[in-house]
Amino acid sequence: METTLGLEIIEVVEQAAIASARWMGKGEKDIADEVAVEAMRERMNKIHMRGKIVIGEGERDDAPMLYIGEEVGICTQPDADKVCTPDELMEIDIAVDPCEGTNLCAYGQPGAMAVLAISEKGGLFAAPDFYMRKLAAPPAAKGKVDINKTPAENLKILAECLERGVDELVVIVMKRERHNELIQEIRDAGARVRLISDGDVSAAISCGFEGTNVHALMGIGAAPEGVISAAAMRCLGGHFQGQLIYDPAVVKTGLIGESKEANLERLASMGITDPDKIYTAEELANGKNVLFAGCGITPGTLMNGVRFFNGGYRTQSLVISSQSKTARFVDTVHMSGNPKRVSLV
Ligand code: VTB
Repeated sequence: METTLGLEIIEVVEQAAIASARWMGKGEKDIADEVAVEAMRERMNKIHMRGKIVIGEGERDDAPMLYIGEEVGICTQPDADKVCTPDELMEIDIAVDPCEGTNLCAYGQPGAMAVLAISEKGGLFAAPDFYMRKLAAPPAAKGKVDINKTPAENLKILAECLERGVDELVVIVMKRERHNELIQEIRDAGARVRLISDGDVSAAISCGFEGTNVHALMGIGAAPEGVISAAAMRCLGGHFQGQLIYDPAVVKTGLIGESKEANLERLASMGITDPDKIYTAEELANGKNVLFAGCGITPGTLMNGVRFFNGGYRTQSLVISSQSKTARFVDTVHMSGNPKRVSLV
């Protein structure tokens, strides 16, 4: 799966990021998202692959592009067997978020990214459009911290695993009313909190890398993005746990269906028999091979954002592969016009 796909997939996230970055700071989050979706889909459809969107922009009725179930890639065409190799004809599942952190992009804030995850058919959990309680931590703490433990307990374990004091830990939490108690508990335990307005995918993945000064992500964000974060953490060997949240009263902001009861019914109809199950990274991204790709839209902890110059632009992407066990940072200069000199700034 990886060899050629890994390279082409970089262009998919790059194109989405570039399209979205043109709308950075314009206060138009829906447009920033739409153009990313369009660019991502257009580039994906030029790849020799047989892909199916399992996490996307929504169900067919409310999303015209990259909707759940949409087939993408040259090898989904009727004459595919004539133009595609047997390898390319293997079905793959794709989870996308062409503009993760639309508000961040619209208001020129750090941390917006174009992201996706790929695995063979059935290799990614098709999460409903609910919320998810998340815990992400570095590889050293994998399987040692636990979402069922209190923040204080987890911070103590994390400190031991990283051989540092609790006061030397930084936890990212999204600034939401639902997290007020959690934030207080983390502070009371002695750790420091970095509050972000949006973009918990970047926050989760940052836990996997030393040098980001991010040691854990705690709190409730969207479930589909939780699967993409889990895919990246699975590839990195980091810790990720997620639990679906189906009760609107817990979330406080945002809509997740009409009622708790209706949401529970929806989960049951999807075959989720234990709605409170805690999923690990390996369960959310359980494929044999998993690939994560992201490209910075605005500057972030992991990657720089898109920079435009006269005659071109420059992007930075990250591709993490479970197969080759690589986290590849890719810096690309795109020459769209006739630059006087190709900028390396
Ligand atoms: C947002 C967004 C995150 O979850 O917070 C969203 O910024 C859900 O939370 O990056 P709200 O509805 O409370 O805003 C994410 O999209 C991803 O988990």
